[in-house]
Amino acid sequence: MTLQRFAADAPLADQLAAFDADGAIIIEKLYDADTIGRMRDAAEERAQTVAPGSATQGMADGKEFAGTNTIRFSSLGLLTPAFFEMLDNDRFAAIADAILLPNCGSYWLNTAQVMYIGPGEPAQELHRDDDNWWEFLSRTWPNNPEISVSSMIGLDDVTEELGATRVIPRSHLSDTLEYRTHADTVPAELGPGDSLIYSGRVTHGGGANLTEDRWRRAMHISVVAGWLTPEESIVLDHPLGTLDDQSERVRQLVGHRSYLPGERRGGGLWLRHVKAIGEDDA
Ligand SMILES: O=C(O)CCC(=O)C(=O)O
Ligand SMILES: [Fe+2]
Repeated sequence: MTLQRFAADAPLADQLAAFDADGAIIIEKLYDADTIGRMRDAAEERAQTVAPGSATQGMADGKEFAGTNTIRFSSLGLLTPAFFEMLDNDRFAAIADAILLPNCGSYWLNTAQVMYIGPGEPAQELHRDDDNWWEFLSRTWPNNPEISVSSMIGLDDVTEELGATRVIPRSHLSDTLEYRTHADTVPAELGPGDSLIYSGRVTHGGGANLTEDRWRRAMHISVVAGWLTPEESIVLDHPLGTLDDQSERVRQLVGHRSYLPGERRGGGLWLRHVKAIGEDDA
């Protein structure tokens, strides 16, 4: 089985139906060529300064998880305004809204990273992105709500040979938390600006880079329910007041807005001075 592919302007309902069925979809040209070109140039420049294998993700076996010949770095909003243009993507927002807003008042950035897989890197261990919140996931699976949505984005052509992300379609519906094997995975090949959008519940991992001298150039943006702590403290890159020219969506994603439960029970979170951030200037 392969993952279903859509044009960015295909009916949202069709994309959501495929996402619900398979746990992942590919949207071609979700990001425009100009934006991706600028993001790629900025990523390329920074990548020259980052040692392969230096990312630990804060875990004891983090270097193994992130890869020893893989270059990873975050703080992408400090590199180029193209990153904020990517955050302000209407179609990604519509998909994330549909999947996450039944379970939270708002969501924010979980992490945003460039992920370059180097020549000879073996396949990454299979995992779910929601494994981040294991204390929650392990107690609630398989009845846990959708809490995160991830997007892997091609900065260049991402082929199976280069290490395209491998996904187990429908694994988000599994009864157990057991991972299946790489034999059950399919590659999510991407062109520049294409996106693999997948549920935090779906089993996946970076593919092996089978080439001798070529890098897999991709990046990742994920969002998580606003009542959970994100993987990366992106808000620390951007002091309050420095994103005033950005949209409300971007401010919420970066954490320049509080979490408000809206109609549902629960308190306001990520408040400041006992009020919602931005309440005074509303
Ligand atoms: O590099 C990839 O294709 C996937 C990486 C990934 O899934 C992760 O690190 O969570
Ligand atoms: Fe992942």
